[in-house]
Amino acid sequence: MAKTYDYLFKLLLIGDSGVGKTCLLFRFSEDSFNTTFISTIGIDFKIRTIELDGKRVKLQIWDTAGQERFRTITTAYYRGAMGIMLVYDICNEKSFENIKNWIRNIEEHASSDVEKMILGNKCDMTDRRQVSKDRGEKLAIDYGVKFLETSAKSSLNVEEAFYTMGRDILHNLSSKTTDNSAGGSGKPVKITEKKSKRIKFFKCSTPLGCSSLAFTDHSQRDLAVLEGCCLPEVLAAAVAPVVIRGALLPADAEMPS
Ligand SMILES: Nc1nc2c(ncn2[C@@H]2O[C@H](COP(=O)(O)OP(=O)(O)OP(=O)(O)O)[C@@H](O)[C@H]2O)c(=O)[nH]1
Ligand SMILES: [Mg+2]
Repeated sequence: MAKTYDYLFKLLLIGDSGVGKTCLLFRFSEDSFNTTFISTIGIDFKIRTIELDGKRVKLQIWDTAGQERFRTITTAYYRGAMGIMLVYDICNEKSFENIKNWIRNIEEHASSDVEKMILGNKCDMTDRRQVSKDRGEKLAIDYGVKFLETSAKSSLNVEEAFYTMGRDILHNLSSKTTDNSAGGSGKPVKITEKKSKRIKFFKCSTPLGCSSLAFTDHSQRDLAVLEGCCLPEVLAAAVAPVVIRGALLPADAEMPS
């Protein structure tokens, strides 16, 4: 089947639990907002294809759980990311202070040329603000990354944030292409993504289905990491082999949009 896009960019949302990562993603991918807090289990993703500089760019956006107990799972996804958005809540001082720890995680686990951006979310809640815009901007300058205050609720700067990230990655790629062609090869640069050999993911569809994405290398040991998922219990209790009906796909699979 013909490819319907020119580029595929993998993005990752990270930050403390409750800062609004999932809401930002839903606002961008589905233009919806939910006031109920349903904490993400493990990792999830959404896709939206946008046009940048006349190119069709497919954004595969991975939404990580902010909770500490999922850290092993979520950090496995840093390596393949081309752009990482670090989110804090402007009404939560602690989530802002933790940005430096999230940056450290990126330094340890992501590729060195990953594009980064800091987002101060929930800026619609002016009466509960704890972190000034100036402090957000200063932090971003210290780390040499872009900064925006966003609101998943009012939509402020949500499109702007993802488009900016996409554009920055695209421009980086273009400059790399230019650098390479300066070497005289004259060949087109093939853009490939690193393949994760070990980790696979599937949608949980057991009788106790917890409706989350689960990750495994097919051993119980790895499944046991998934505290929020019902699968460890299902497997532990199983007398016959458990049939997992979700499609098994490599983590870097191109998902249906
Ligand atoms: N007022 C306001 N509330 C928001 C905004 N974004 C998210 N929220 C609320 O904040 C709560 C947490 O949002 P989530 O998007 O689930 O948070 P998260 O960062 O994904 O949390 P984890 O999945 O646990 O890591 C929800 O009750 C949302 O409705 C925003 O921009 N403004
Ligand atoms: Mg979430």
